[in-house]
Amino acid sequence: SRSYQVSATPVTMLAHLIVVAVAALVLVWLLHFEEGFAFKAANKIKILNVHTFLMIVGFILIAGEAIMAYKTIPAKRKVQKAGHLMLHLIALGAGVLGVYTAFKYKHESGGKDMVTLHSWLGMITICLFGLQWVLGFFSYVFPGSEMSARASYMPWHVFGGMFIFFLAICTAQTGLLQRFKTLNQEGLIVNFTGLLLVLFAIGVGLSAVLPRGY
Ligand code: ASC
Repeated sequence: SRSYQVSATPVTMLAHLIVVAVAALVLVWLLHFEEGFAFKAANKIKILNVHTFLMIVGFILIAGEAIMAYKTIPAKRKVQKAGHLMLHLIALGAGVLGVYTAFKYKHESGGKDMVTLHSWLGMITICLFGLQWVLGFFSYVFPGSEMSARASYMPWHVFGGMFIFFLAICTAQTGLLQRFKTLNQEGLIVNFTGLLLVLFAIGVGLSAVLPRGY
């Protein structure tokens, strides 16, 4: 009997479209419906908006693109690997800065740190993400393990990466819930951002596990 191979290509293309849609929704939300961005401001919501932007666009969308790099970068494997590494480093930088702005917002608005499920999930996520990057770097880049060790770590690297990415999506959902006020235009944008992030998780996960098209 005939067998069929589903390639990553269409889901990866869908995931790219979701990146554009989520980035657009988040910008419209934070710049139009909310009060925009600032690191220093009397209106502390502007600092919270920086946190939200850095986590969704800088951390989640860029990390998703990093996971898909082996399917999307039209170049030699070495270049794809460099892209995977660098995009994850950019995501990590945005994530750490995003966590910093969350603390800055809480302190300046007179709240207590680390009390919500969102903050706990987020702290776990960013720590695991940093650990995963360091383990990947030492195993696969510098100085690099011997080839047999690289191969036996690979399923753990892949599963760990997908698990941490899923945890980041869960953290975003709890963060979006905290920012939801009422189901008006803005509320719809917030909820649709959450739905699109679920679809993005599916798209990124399938892009990673499905074979590339020929
Ligand atoms: C690497 C690399 C891979 C893996 C492979 C072991 O450093 O680029 O593709 O390790 O050699 O699975």
